[in-house]
Amino acid sequence: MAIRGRIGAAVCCVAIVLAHAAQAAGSAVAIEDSRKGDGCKGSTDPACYDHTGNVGIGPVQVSGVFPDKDDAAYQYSEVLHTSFLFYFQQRSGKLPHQRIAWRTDSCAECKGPSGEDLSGGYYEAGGSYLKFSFPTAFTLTQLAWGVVQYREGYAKVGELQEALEAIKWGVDYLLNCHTEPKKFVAMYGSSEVDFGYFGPPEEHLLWTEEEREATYITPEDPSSEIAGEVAAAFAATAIAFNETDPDYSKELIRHAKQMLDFGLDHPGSYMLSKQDGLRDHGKHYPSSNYNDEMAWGALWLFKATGEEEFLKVATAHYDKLKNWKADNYAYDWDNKSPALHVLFNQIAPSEETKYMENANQYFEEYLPGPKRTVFHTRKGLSWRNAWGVLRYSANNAFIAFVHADQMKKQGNEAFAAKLFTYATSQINYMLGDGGQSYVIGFGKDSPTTPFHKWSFNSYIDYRTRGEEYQAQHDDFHNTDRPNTFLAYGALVGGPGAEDKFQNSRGWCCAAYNEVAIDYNAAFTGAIARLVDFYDGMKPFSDCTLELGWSHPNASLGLKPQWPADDCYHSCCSGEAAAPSVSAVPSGRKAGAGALASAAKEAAKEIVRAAEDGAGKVAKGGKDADDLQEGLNSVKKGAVAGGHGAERKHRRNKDSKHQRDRRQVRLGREV
Ligand SMILES: *[C@@H]1O[C@H](CO)[C@@H](O)[C@H](O)[C@H]1NC(C)=O
Ligand SMILES: *[C@H]1O[C@@H](CO)[C@H](O)[C@@H](O)[C@@H]1NC(C)=O
Repeated sequence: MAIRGRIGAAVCCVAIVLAHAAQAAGSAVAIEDSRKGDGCKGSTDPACYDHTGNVGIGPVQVSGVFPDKDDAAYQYSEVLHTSFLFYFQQRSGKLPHQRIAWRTDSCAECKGPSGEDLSGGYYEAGGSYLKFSFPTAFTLTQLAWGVVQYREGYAKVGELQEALEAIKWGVDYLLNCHTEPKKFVAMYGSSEVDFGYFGPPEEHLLWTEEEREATYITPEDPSSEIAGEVAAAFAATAIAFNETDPDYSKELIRHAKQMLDFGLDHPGSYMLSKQDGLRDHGKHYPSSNYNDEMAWGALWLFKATGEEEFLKVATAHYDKLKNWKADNYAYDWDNKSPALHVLFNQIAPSEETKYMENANQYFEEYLPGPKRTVFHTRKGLSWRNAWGVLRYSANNAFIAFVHADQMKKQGNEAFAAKLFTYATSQINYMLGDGGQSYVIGFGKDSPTTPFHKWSFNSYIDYRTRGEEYQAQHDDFHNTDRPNTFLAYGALVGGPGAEDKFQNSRGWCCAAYNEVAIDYNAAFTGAIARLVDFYDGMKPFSDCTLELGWSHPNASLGLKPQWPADDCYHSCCSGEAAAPSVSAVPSGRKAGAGALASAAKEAAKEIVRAAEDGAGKVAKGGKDADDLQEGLNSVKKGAVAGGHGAERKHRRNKDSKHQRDRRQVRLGREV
């Protein structure tokens, strides 16, 4: 899979900047003129557009007045609800209940070399089951920031408990990764394995035959960006949980301080590591520098504790960010600078005006007006990067909302309204204003063939199970059969620079049609702001969603029996009022008995389904509790049936080397 980071953009932009050095100055540049080089004349290839130096072409309507509160363009609460549903279906580990028919436990036995439990957390995107700690930590910092900032928005429509659970699911994984004060699992899994596997997470080990590898950062092989971001995730989460779980909050602060120290005492970047796992991490999520994460981790710790030393660390690192263009390119998992201006200004508005000035300058590059530098499409979307463009716009919208609220407090109501209406326009583009919805399962013409492996090949409907690599590859990439299940709530990469979307799972289109945990993170917080702002937002429930239970292979016996008053998961009787937060924990959980038997039932079901699917295979699944055995028999049958070589899902032949290394690590003979 290609790069999710900015390297693609960086490469393209260097070329663009060179080609356009002469015309980079000047004001309005027509779209034709902003294309680079010979091959680009008349081309609609997004890489052909100059999105660094030109002036936006698209009209963006902003207003100096806040909109009417009863004038919401969309039912944002539905988007908020399904965004958390997206996170639920990205979960790794032993699930608390089977909310969705097509997902069950996976990686439940995953352990690191020191026995640490690495089963939980989130699978990074639609194309793999990897756990890259850097974007994972960013995702969690951002999800927690949403709650810290707009708690009432979540509570208003009964989503606060889900938000906290979603954050905890990921943060608990990061806590498990933190095995010693200065030792942390930075990468879990290998792209070489995962990118060649098309099946569901539930069957990962069975078909790849590859235990995931854990790679650590240590004082000898450090990463200040990971240490800083993880510290930020812990500290932000500590604030979010302080009210409901102060002990958890304290534990998080302790870990956050250790991670920050780790980053300070051993400055370094994983981009320089020679370890395979960290090189893999750097290939797919390349980091540009770590001063921003060190400032970020320290600033969140200051916000959480009020201890001055953290403010000093934050300021010292902030002051090292001197390359305006590079550092303010965009707010994303790699680059925190734009968010630092906003957060600093919010924490210390009166002491230093530079934070506000920097934040304002950053946003003026997006807003209509003489200072705008950022490319906008004809329909008004800020267009930063072909790979996952909407994530950049959503991230930007979130910090624009936060800054708008702060500017209003500081008395600049007109600028606040401009930021607010601008941010709203970007979010509304994603929900339908751009001509279609880019959120799966929501609104008009939403994507039907997202680059998401397990809503296509689920454990209850995996049509190419046991087939050759090529057959699986072609079925996934080269057919336009819609994904079997809706990966509700996922924000896809988005359109090209011409506002056109390619609804395809092909390799052409992963940049546009993949989904990822970092895409939805700030997006969720921005949606919560809109829920908070507008009247008429109603609590939303799973009850009207198609979660796979009508599929013939789904087992209704596994469906949790939600209590009658649970309006979050089922159609509760009476009016669907927002459950009060304190009432939620007990009310939301399915009966313990139902849960306990769910796992066993799941195993049975898979075996049954697997036998059906592979066609009268050996009776290995007789002991229905043994999922592994049942599926193994399917596999044997498939192999015996001449369906393919043993390692048919693997592209890369040098995996034996990898296996041997693992055996050595585990102390076994090769
Ligand atoms: C938690 O709340 C207590 C009491 O209000 C406060 O003293 C403490 O600083 C808070 N901690 C965090 C991490 O927000
Ligand atoms: C059950 O669903 C059918 C389609 O409805 C598929 O063809 C089967 O392969 C599937 N069974 C399994 C075990 O995935």
